[in-house]
Amino acid sequence: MSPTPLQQAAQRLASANRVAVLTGAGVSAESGVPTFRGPGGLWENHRPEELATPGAFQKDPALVWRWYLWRRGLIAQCQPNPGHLALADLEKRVGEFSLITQNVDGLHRLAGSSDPLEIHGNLWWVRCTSCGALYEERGPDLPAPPPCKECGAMLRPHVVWFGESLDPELLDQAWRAAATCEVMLVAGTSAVVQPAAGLASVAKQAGAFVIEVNLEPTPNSAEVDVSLMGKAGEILPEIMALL
Ligand code: BJW
Ligand code: ZN
Repeated sequence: MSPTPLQQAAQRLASANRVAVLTGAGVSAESGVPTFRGPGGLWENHRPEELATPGAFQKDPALVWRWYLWRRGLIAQCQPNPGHLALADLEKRVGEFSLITQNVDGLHRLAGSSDPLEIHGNLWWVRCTSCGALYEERGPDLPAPPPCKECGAMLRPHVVWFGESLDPELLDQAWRAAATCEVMLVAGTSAVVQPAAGLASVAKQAGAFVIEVNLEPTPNSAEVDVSLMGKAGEILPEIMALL
């Protein structure tokens, strides 16, 4: 009998020495963190260019900060789910493992992943728009916008907005992980935001076996080797149970 797609995914992961994982908002959805697109998504009532661009921040920093403070309050109540835990577990079983995440919620670290490449930043970190100070700021009652504790100027969230470049060092690490892995697992991303969306193709073209986990098809689905439709918080632990 030929293996099921789930078994194929597990077999490939079990025999791989180099694995890269790319995650998106869908992996945190079962923790209660809203995704960006789709029903109930964070963009539902706002256009991205109203909130997640440097221009929007310049125009109305208080509005943008209120959105981030609302999200921080919500995420502070969230815990890693079985999907995050499965990926932390996978890291322990693979020789060379890279976890690339577009998520800014910090839940992978909380789940025990040792060094996620947070290519879109982290919303618990802030950076000064004037002196460049960069530090973790978990304060629950920040004003909008909050002042830098070094120089008093306005802080911004340490995240990557549309039109901004990703940290070149992180992007380079992510790119290299995709280009050199034997298996790439892509979970919970709509695969529409570049350059992250292109990483699956990089892996595929370099000869990797690519596995996708999502509730629905994405632009990556046509070229991946195995597409597992369902919740990341269920499918990722199911894969781990077969390893
Ligand atoms: C589940 C599930 C469950 C639900 N289980 N699954 C090339 C071509 C065209 C455009 C560009 C290009 N290169 C650059 C651009 C411009 C732009 C871009 O990509 N635009 C496109 C939208 C067209 N990219 C950029 O500007 C990037 N910068 C850059 O490339 O600099 C150089 C440059 C600039 C300008 C021009 C050219 C070059 C920066 C992108 C920064 C993205 N920032 C955000 C906000 C971060 C801060 C914050 O959080 O506030 O990052 S936008 C938002 O989207 C966030 C996410 O990380 C990102 C991706 O979203 P994700 O994770 O995929 O979430 P969703 O909601 O979209 O999807 C969830 C998925 O989960 C769905 O598929 C569900 O089905 C699934 N799901 N529950 C499994 N339980
Ligand atoms: Zn400062």
